[in-house]
Amino acid sequence: MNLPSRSIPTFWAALGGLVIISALLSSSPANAHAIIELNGVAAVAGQTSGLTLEIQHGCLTGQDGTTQVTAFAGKPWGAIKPAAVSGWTSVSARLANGGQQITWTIQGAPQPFVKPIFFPLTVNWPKSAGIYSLRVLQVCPSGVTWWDTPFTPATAAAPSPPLTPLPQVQVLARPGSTDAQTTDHDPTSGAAHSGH
Ligand SMILES: [Cu+2]
Repeated sequence: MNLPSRSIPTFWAALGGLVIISALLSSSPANAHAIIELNGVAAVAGQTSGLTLEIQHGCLTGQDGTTQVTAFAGKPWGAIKPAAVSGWTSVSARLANGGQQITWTIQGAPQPFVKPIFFPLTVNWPKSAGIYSLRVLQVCPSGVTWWDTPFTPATAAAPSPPLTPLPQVQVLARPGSTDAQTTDHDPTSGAAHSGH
């Protein structure tokens, strides 16, 4: 290829960007994006244990760093308490729909794009076993990413797994309980995805 010399740095910068994007897109949902980790302790209906919300990279639109993260829990969730995270402040609020939200805001410069963020939470789990979700809004100087796309089979227009999957957690029945499983259908946001 015969590139004018002054365009070579731009070419390599663009190529580098493509490599980063390709790496992100080819990652499995289990080790990319916004995810919930239970750290070896099962979530049991009506009981209290830990959850870590992990935001594994910055916003994909501008390839820039995170400044704020908000997690939205539906009405079935019991109390959620954020632990202190160095460099971040957190605010919890009850929502009119009976749910709750926790917002973390960075105190200094944005979290670098490639550096994951870990938000530990203590959760009083929903009273019924089932699958529950945390809708997550990630804010960066370039824009926002909503992590709220349900897992569905691929269609002509949409891949599976989705590019901005909804973080979900399996809550188990208490031992000896005859509770039927329920599924938490959080209302999806009307906001546009910034997408991968
Ligand atoms: Cu991702």
